[in-house]
Amino acid sequence: MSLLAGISGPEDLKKLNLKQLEQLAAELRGELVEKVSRTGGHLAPNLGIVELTLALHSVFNSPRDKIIWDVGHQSYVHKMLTGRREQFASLRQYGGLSGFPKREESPHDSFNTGHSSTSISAALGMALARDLRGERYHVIAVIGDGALTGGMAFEALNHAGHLQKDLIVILNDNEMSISSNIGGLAAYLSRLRTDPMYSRGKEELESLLHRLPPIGPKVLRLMDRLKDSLKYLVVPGMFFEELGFTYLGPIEGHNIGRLKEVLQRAARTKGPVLVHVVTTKGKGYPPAEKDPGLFHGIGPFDPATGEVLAKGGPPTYTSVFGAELVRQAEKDPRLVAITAAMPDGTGLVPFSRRFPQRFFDVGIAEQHAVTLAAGLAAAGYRPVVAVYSTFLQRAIDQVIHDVALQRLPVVLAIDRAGIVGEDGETHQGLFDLALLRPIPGLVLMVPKDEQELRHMLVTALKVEGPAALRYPRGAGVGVPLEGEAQPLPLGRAEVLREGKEAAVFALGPLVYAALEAAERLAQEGLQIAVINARFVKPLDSEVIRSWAMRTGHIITLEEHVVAGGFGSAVLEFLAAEGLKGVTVTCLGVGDNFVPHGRPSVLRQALNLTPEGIIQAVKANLESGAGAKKARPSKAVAGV
Ligand SMILES: Cc1ncc(C[n+]2csc(CCOP(=O)(O)OP(=O)(O)O)c2C)c(N)n1
Repeated sequence: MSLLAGISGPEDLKKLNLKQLEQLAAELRGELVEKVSRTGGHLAPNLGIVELTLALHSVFNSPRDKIIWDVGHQSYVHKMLTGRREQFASLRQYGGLSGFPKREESPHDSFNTGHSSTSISAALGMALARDLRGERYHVIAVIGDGALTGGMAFEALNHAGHLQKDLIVILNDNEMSISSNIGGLAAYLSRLRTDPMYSRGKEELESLLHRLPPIGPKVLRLMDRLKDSLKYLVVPGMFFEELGFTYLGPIEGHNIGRLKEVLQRAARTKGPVLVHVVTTKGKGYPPAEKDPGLFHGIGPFDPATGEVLAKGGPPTYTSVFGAELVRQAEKDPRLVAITAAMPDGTGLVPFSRRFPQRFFDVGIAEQHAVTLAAGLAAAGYRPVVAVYSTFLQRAIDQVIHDVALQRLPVVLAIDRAGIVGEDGETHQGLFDLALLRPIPGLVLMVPKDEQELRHMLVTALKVEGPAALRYPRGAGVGVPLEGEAQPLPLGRAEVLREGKEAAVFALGPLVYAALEAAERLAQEGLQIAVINARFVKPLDSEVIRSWAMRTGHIITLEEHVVAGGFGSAVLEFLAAEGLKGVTVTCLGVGDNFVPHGRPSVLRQALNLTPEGIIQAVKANLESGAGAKKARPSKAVAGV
């Protein structure tokens, strides 16, 4: 009989014995594989955390006790156990369950996450609020060993150790970030896991130290010192202890009984506690255990074999970027590549194989990645930082302060720019242009297709200062990838179609949607110009001015928030020029976060489709003053 069907909330778990909890773990795994094989999602992290989630909800009382999931991609089991199992078929779909914790979805989701390494800060904030109000509940942050490589996690550990508030940090250590985890801390955790000296019980060691005989005050002091240094050598987790945490572990993370015991102990311990739990990513589903990187975040697959359902179609922007980067690196020994824990996602694996010495995975540390690049550039190298748009948000100060102020030639290859889809609002790449456009001296480009991406990468590498190109997630347009990549003239747009009625300035692959819209409008007798804007900075002011004067109707298109984006740049330019009587429509994302859903569904909802463009053009033509009334200001008269 299914136990899972009888679980409507965490209180139901408290009635189960150990055997039943183990059965439930097996049922949860079956359900995870079945459901995620259809919707896609973060399978391996969730398979690894089944027992830990069961133990947490058995020992603690959510939602009174607060559990904060770092990144939040491993919260599926938590969602199933907190009344959302029935909705699981809608996971990551428009209007359905989110793949990340959402306060608006359930009182059991105490904090929204998506970007890594925030959980300890948020948990500490809640612990402070609890104590300020004199309330009593537990606050628990669950953080992976990958997320622990992020600077924010260290900042929070440092502060929490200082404050000595009651707080539980659970380190879910599976030796994996998305790829293998990296760095000194990962090596330290690995020693904790495997060295027999470290894995001796901490209690046992401490009691042994206490039993050392006290002989006279001087000797006692000496003994104390000795005890301290002994402790350093033999007490596991000394690093965390020195920060002010009580360290419990390492604990076998698939043993529910042991986990419950240790969590109960953590709940009784005063001050901050770190529980080091060792898990296997992908546990219990052989294809995911074998390739946890692939199953970290996966599209629909065949649950029987683990075969990813073939997508086919043109190569992705990511892979075209990765291949072109290798080609350029063959020619220029100064070229180096940097990723913050996303070698696969950013297409840098071929580069890392071809040039292992010139490739740097810095862990989940975007800020460090950018300043590291600045250092390399200051010392004569040509670094390319490949990063998702949403994660670059972390490192804007580093771009301004460490790169741009010194005019260092760092290339930002911004992947997953625009609508990313199923991961939802924490992952949409909708702010990069607005964040980068105000930065003096930075060249900002958007290719219309995968072939132009190649040209733009070469262009960026030629710039004697910072340059960025942003391109979308997923398959390219399917244009031929021919010939050598060629640098483009800086700040020059490309006029693709002439037209007298209005001019559409499109950015990125929306150029193709604009061409389709123009074709359909032509059938209705409306001649619309289509311009591939290419550069957000420097803006092609001549082309904008000339089409504004010729048509009096400008429509801008971007997969980005309109505020501060490309449309804003065009408006600012036209206002500064004093061009009167030009009707401008900016199509893009309004003042809202864009939720999860299939990209095609989201684009439909946002009107970023040929139909949406046709409507916008017609509305612009109807409402506008029109070309005949356009009166160029003195400044541009005669242009
Ligand atoms: C700031 C930031 N950078 C990158 C990512 C992408 N990312 C999501 S999960 C993950 C790895 C997390 O590893 P870990 O914390 O060990 O969790 P696991 O998946 O192994 O359970 C990365 C790099 C992110 N979510 N946030």
